[in-house]
Amino acid sequence: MSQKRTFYITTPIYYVNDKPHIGHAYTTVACDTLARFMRLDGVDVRFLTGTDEHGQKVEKSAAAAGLSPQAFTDKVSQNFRDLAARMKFSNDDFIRTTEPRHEAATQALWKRLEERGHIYLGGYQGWYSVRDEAFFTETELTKGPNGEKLAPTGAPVEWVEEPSYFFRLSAWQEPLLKFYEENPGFIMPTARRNEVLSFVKGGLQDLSISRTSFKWGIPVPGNPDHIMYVWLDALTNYITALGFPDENAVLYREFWPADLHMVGKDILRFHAVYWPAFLMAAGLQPPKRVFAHGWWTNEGQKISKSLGNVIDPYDLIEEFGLDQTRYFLLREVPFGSDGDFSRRAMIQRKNSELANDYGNLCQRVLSMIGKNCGAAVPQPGAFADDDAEMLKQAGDLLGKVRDALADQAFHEALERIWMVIRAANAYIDRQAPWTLRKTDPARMGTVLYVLAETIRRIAILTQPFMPDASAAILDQVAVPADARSFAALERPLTAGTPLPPPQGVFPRHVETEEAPS
Ligand code: ME8
Repeated sequence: MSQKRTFYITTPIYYVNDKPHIGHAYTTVACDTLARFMRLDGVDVRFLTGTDEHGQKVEKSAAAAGLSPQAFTDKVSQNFRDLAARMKFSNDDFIRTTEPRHEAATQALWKRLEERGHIYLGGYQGWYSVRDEAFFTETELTKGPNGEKLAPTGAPVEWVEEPSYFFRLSAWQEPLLKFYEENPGFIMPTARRNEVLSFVKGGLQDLSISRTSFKWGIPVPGNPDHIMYVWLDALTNYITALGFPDENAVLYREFWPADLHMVGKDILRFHAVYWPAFLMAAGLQPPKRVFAHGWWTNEGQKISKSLGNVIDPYDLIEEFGLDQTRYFLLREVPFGSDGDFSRRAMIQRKNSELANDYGNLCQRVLSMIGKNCGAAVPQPGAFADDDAEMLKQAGDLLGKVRDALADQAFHEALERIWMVIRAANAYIDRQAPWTLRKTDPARMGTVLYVLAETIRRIAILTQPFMPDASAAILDQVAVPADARSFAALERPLTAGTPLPPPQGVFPRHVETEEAPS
């Protein structure tokens, strides 16, 4: 067996009741960045995303669109695949829960739970929110403006009374608490972990895991009057995609348990309570980490279709650029906290951090080299203290970015990189190579070499965040395609290598029309 480290990362599988929006793009950008980072770091990565296609919510949306559920899900699921292509997501697989491989895996998991005595037939009476696809107890409900009952998420609820299979979740309270205690990094960030702990400590009720009042789902083995609860169906996708129920499947053996399920805070309970309970009950290993990130609002307002303020990722990419959008999403908000999208903030970051800090650094250095060093990597002389310090800061960067990303602190990883970019801008101002050009051309060569080498290191590290712009910068310092991994960070630029004419990579944002207020 190979000794190579492996990393299995997943996004939630998105409901196909509507087209993708900024929230979906956000989670997948975060996963894509980590997947790219790990690959560059020599890790064997499996990155999964996909669509959640069953359940009452999707069935209702299909009916509203006048399509059969299958035709409807085929159409909407394609939108998510198109977005993945547009945003250059590097997922290794795209799972749809309507695929035969998934039905087989989900039924196999059900049978295992049943054989082990974790499932019984009973009757469900209680409140159900179709929007959340979740059951709620009377005490969890809140009241709307007209006194109507609402789920804690604000979604309407309906009274459900039907025969149902149950999973003995109540038996998993103690094993789950023990598991959380033994695996303190299982739920991140810590504040979210505490919420889950207090929920589980409050006591767990058995979970209704089948429905009879509609048809759009996977039939319960042996009793097709019932279809499986959409969350049991959906969560299973993470092992379906590795070949479950064949536990000897190569992917399953290499990649399960998952290293990281990335989710929004809205669906943490399903991933951090129900999912490990299902897996442990089936005799399978729970994942290593669930990270629940925060929630985006738009100019301070909740994003919702009824408010008409849904942010379309295509519009952002069109107006601001793909790499700029990816950068903004991961830089604007400490990962894990809630964040607000504003045009002002987007334009500010695009112009000051990308165009001014990073873009100008590259442009200044590369055009000076182009004009004064024969359009080739300059020959350095002996390094002065200031040069060595600059190179050391760039050299220390990988460790710092790696540490930040081990905690999914994307904003911190980018801040570390920007500290070096700012240091390089300060170094160029201090060394003033434009003056050295006349007074000491050899020294100018050394300074420009140090800067080109710093740019090379920075661009290698920005690849996971901004793949296109980073590739363009690496092209401009003539780094060959096979010298762009982190292992190749230690292969410095060779003096005399010809460089192509420099080209701006991060354009400034210019308002073409009155910005909407
Ligand atoms: O919950 N801010 O699918 P879903 C940040 N099918 N992230 C957001 C967001 C926002 N405003 N809106 C959505 C489901 N998201 C289930 C998952 S997994 C086995 C099944 C992101 O289409 C965030 O990741 O409602 C959230 O958890 C997810 O989209 C919900 O997507």
